[in-house]
Amino acid sequence: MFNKLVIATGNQGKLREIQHLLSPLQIEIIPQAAFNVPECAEPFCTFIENALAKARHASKHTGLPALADDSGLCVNALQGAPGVLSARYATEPVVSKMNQDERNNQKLLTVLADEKNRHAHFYCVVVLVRHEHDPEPIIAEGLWAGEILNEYRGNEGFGYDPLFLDAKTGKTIAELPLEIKSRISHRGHAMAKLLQKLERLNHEA
Ligand code: ITT
Repeated sequence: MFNKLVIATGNQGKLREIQHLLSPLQIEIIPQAAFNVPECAEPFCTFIENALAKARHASKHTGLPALADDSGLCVNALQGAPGVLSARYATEPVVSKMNQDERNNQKLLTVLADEKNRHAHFYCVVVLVRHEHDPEPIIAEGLWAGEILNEYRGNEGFGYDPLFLDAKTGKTIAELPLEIKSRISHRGHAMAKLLQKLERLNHEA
């Protein structure tokens, strides 16, 4: 097993969750920012292709194993949008002090204003490559189903968290502490499966 792993994300919210989820591993976890890895293009229309591209890109630039997460919100009434474009859903020029997450949420509220079907899910795929040309990337995915509210609730998390209601807890993700979100989220499920695969590979080695 390797003893260093680069986290291939520029999203601070994701980074915090991934660091928490990887804490059981006895290895050094290093954000890609520590190596000044340039931003990676994400031109593909599937999450898995984008995740693989980001992991390879970070591994190429650092010479180390790298893990990437590609994720997004898929809304039933919008035929799965914003999907792979979740991070860049609001594309209009910045005219206010709102950051990208706030503008994305505002757009989602507007687009769904008259929509009764509020069903949606988060999807996450995580990909770990041991080196740039790893022919056997380790891949795992997770889902989280819920509903989109028509107003914001809570201050935790990032992205669409204040608008996404988890039916089981009756709370939005932004009302859940990191520890709880990590146990039940799309990212939490994907990372738990990835850790199991790593453990299996470790035993076989
Ligand atoms: P990196 O590519 O650098 O990892 P990114 O934010 O661009 O950062 P993605 O392309 O995977 O990453 O887009 C993920 C977007 O989906 C993210 O910016 C949020 O808008 C949304 N998203 C994913 N997981 C989320 C979560 O747990 N809570 C809220 N929003 C989430």
